[in-house]
Order: sequence, then structure tokens, then C-alpha cells
Amino acid sequence: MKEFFPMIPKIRYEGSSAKNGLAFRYYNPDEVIAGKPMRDHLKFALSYWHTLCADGTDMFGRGTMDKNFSGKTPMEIYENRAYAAFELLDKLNIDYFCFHDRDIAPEGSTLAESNGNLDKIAELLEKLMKEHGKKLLWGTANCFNQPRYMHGAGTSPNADVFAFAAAQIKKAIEITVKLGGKGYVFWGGREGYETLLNTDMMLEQDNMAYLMRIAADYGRSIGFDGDFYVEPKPKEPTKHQYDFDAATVAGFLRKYGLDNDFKLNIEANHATLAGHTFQHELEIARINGLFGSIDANQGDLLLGWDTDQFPTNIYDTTLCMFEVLRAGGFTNGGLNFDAKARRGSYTPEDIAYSYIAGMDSFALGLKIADRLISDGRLDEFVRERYSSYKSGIGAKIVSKTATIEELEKHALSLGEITTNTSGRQEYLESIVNSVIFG
Ligand code: XLS
Ligand code: NI
Ligand code: NI
Repeated sequence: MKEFFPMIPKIRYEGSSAKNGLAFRYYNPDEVIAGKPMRDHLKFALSYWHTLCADGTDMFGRGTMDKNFSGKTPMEIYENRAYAAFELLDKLNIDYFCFHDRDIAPEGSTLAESNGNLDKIAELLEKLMKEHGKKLLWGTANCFNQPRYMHGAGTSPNADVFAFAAAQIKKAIEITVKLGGKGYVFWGGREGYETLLNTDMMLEQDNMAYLMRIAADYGRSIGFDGDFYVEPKPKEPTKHQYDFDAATVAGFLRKYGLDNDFKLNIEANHATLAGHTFQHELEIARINGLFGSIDANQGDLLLGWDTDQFPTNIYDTTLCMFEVLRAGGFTNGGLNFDAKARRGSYTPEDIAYSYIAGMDSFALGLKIADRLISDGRLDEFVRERYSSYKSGIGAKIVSKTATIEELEKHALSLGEITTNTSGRQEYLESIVNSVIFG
């Protein structure tokens, strides 16, 4: 079989002092951390769109990378992408991948033709998955690129566009199920608005929820037993995306009774665009019983858009894995690198360097998060901070038995409250540093 990346060897773990750039320094897949091999904690996935399709095009310039893999016809290009994807999965030692329908097969001139193309490539992917022992983490439909979706898909003012999106999603769910995917993602695409002057927000949100309902019901009817996910994002491409952040989506799912089928897919770069930390979004998901999957990347706060860079910030990966461990780990979800090498990092080797950087950063994050938990000082501090709720009036508040009159009586008996306890933020931050750096 043709090798597309002769310059990338099989990447192996060589330890933290390795000078070889094409080696893992921290990701040692079989090393057991907190009772589980690293590969099962981290469940890394390759994103098909960034890795096999995105060619470096940005608002100011055309592509810098060739992602046609010497294909001469559209079908040949996409077939070659499939072979290239599995070569990378093997070489990078990644077990999972994720795709949009239009990443894996070319869009035809009719829906039927597009579906036919998808069927052909899905056959090929199924064969390659068996041969290479790889799994699909999740699938999704690209309902934002084609001009018909200029005003949204499920939230389009045009009912024909809604129907088209429903049909596209139905097919994408079928392909996901055929390939054994355990997740199906709804990322809003253009589901939002540019101006309220032309927008019926209530109708748009009701329609979106209905689309999600019938899609989930259809998925269940054909045997999908995984999780549907919503991926929050506050803006871009629209000024206001309806799936603004984890808390907004939690409210939406509950309002429409979708919270049994849907969980959240939290993306780091979307968290910071929403003005939150990555950890905040993960914690909101966890405490609402909606922790599902993660799009692992990072933004550049100075650029301020969804740059989808490979994650290299160890504080962020540490606090992310801290939340993942607290949530009891992934079930159907995993860490999908919704990330691309920068436009200037245009050579094939850069694909390997960037995945290595991301995987090593999360491996380190996992190790440090495990140490933070066994160190115990952070948890102990938080426990102690709320200890007034363990007994007396506090215990009555927690058990929801304290009446407002009783609380008043208690308050009157206090005189003035003259003592509080320090939050010790800087002390806690220095503990994190000492656990990271030893
Ligand atoms: C775009 C999103 C997208 C989803 C999948 O900002 O991150 O790539 O992850 O549609
Ligand atoms: Ni994403
Ligand atoms: Ni994104």
C-alpha cells in the first residue's frame, strides 16, 4: 500500500530526556496511572477535518499545505485521505478518529449523489478500521459550509433548508452507527443570529430542539446506544451562537427534555471565547450530569478567535484532566484533537510534531492531575472551607430542613460576624506549581 508520510516514522515513547523530536516524551500508552493505562484514560482521537482536509487557508491567504494526497478525481482524493488517515493513526498510536460527513466523502450535485459517495467511503473506512484496529469516537454532519446553510440549518428561516439538514443528519447518524461510533455531535454551525432585527429567536430555538429530538429518536431506532453531544460555542461564525456555553446548553436541553439523550462536548477554545476557563466549562458539565466528551485544543487569547491550536499549556491540560478524573473518566467520550498545525507549520512532519505536542501535554496533564488528587491538599482545603455546613445550622441548610424563621433566629443570636476564613488563592496556586514542578 502507498505510504503517504514516509518522513514520519512510528512514534514511540522515549522518555522525558529524549532529544528525538519524533518521539513521545510523556505519552507512554501502556503506563498505568490511577489503575488504568494512559491510553484508556486519554482516549485520543484524530480530527479528520483538520488533519486530512484543512490546507491552511485563512481569511488572508490561500492554502499552504497539500491535502489532496495525489488524488486526481474527487473520489480518489477522499479515498487517499482515508488511507492517509489510517497511516497517521498507526504511526501516532491513536486509537480513535472523528469526522463530519463532508470530511470523508465529496458532496455531489444532489443529496442522493452525496449519500452514494458517503456509502462508498464508509465501506472503505469500515475495512480500514478492521485492518488497523481503530475506532470511531464520534461522527457529525457539516451543516454550515454549503451556501444553502447561509442562515443556519435547524434554525434556518427556510423550511426546505431545515428538511435538507434533517436528511443530512439522518444519513450522518446512519454512517456513525454503521462504523460503531459511540458519539454523535451537534455543533451549532450557523445556528445563531447576526441581527435580531430579522430573527424569530423563539421559532428558531424550538425548531432546533425539534430537529435534535427527531434525530435522537431516529438514532435510537436504528440501534445507536452511545451519547449525543452538543458542543457549546458562543460566537463565530454567527455573532451569537445559541449554544453559547455549557450552562446555556444545559438550560436548553432541560427546557426541551433532551437531557436524557444529550451530553456536552466541551472544547477548550470555545470556553475561552465564552469568557470562561476550560476547567469552568468542564465543571459545569460535570455538576449537571452532562460530562461527555472533549475537543482538545487551545486558543490564543491575543488573537481572540477559534484558532484551534494544538494544546501545549500544561496548566490547562492538568486542570482538564483533574476534572476528567473527578468525573470518573470518559465513558463514551474521549479527547478529540479539534486542532490544526498553524498555517506556517505546513510540512507533513508538522502533523506529527503537533500531535506529539498535544498528546504529550495531555499525558503530562494526566500524571500531574493524578498527583494533585493523591497529594490531597486542594481537596482537603475545599472540604475544610465548607465545614460549617457539616453540623449545626449548616447541616440543616444542606438537608433543606432549616426554615427561614429558624435562620432569622440564628442570625439574631450571632451579634455581628467578625471572622471569616481566607480563600488562600495564592497559596493554592503555589501548591499546583509545586506539584507540577516538584
Ligand atoms: C467548530 C467546531 C467544530 C466541531 C464539529 O468550531 O469546533 O469543529 O467540533 O463540528
Ligand atoms: Ni470542536
Ligand atoms: Ni472550534
